[in-house]
Amino acid sequence: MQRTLIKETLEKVGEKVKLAGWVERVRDHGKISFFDLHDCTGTMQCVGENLPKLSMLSAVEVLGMINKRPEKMVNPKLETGKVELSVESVMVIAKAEELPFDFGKDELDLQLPTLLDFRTITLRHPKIANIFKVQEAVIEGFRRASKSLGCTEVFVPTISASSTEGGAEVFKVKYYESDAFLIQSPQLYKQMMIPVYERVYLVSHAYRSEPSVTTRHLSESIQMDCELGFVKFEELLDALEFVGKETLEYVGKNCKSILEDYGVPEIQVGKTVPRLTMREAQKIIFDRTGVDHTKEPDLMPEDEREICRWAADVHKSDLVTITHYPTKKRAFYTMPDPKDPEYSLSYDLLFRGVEILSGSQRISDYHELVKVIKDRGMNPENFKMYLQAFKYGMPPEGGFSFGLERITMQILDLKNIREASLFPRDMERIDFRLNQ
Ligand code: AMO
Repeated sequence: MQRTLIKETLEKVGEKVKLAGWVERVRDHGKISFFDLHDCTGTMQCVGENLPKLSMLSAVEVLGMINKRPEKMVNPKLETGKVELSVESVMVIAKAEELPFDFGKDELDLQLPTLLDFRTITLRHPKIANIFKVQEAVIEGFRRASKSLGCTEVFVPTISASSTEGGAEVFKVKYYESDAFLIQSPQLYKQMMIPVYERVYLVSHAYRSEPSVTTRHLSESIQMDCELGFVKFEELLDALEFVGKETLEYVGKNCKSILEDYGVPEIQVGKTVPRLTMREAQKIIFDRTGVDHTKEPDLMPEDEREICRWAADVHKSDLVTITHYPTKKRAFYTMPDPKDPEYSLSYDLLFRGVEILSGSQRISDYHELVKVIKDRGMNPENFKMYLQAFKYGMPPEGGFSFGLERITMQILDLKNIREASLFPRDMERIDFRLNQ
């Protein structure tokens, strides 16, 4: 008999079928037992008499009849909640060993280290698996929005001859007889693609040897980037807000039931995203809280939270764009503001209290770039391929980058970014804790 997918059973009431999937939630009521079976299309309640003992998460094949459930037993939460499978026989294809914790609840009640130490099991919990359905929708929303801006998708290397974002947070790797670096961001390559396609987007892994453990930083993360040629600063702000809003709206529309299940508020993106310079934001924070960070060279995490509260209160917006960070605090390729070079034509997008994006107008003049690289104590020789692109018709350009795990974390109100990464890497962990 051919396998039927669970979703297809809705049209097969009264028919005998063979289903295949994994066992969840076994309930024994004397002679009668129930279990849920799930495959890639849905979940089916199975019921039968004198069934063999089934362990949670075993892979099985089940033969039986699709019946309508009695009215009182209908489960409105399930797409297949009106039917059930009357089991005739079960064949265990791959038995699951006894699980190290209780898996049968609506929510896994585990500490983060356990959640990660048993990742291949915990990812199979429906609530956790749904985090990555949301993540898939984030990428899809981003792709659609970027395409509609006329960007071409490109795929760039993650091994590089130079480090992009400066600072010490770079992983050096042995590369045959030489040294190389893992990219801290796809920055240099996306810029090199401007003269090729004018507008590009990409989804790339990025690596940072973050020296501390925080709830918002990973050593390996996924960035979603756009880079656009022939643009002015305001056009870049329009573009990033467009992509940000479209992405979030796409998730809101396509992940409704997951967001409800997580009990998170609906995403609020108004017509326009409020825009402030960093100094204006600090002033507002000072006026609202009395905390004076107006001389600080950056927004601190608590400032980001407070300015997002302001955006929600005053503009009913979950997003706020902050511009003009100090030039010294940004990467070398950032263009200083010609009107006040101490500050730069840079921006961050904050979403519900956390930075989910940053970017800038770039320095697109070859000689200026060489000078900045030298001024920052770096060797232009290490940027030879990058600089080559600037010698032959690089237009004014700029772009931005979203952190995929950050957005996912913020949409679902997860407490730690590690929950938004399938197999998170940090200072203390590659799959398992490093010092074990
Ligand atoms: P930035 O360093 O701000 O900018 O990174 C862009 C976005 O990526 C996310 N992000 C991270 N997420 C998890 N763990 C990390 N360690 C981490 N670091 C960054 C954040 C951040 O907003 N090249 C520039 C972008 C540009 O100018 O286009 C860059 O990488 O959400």
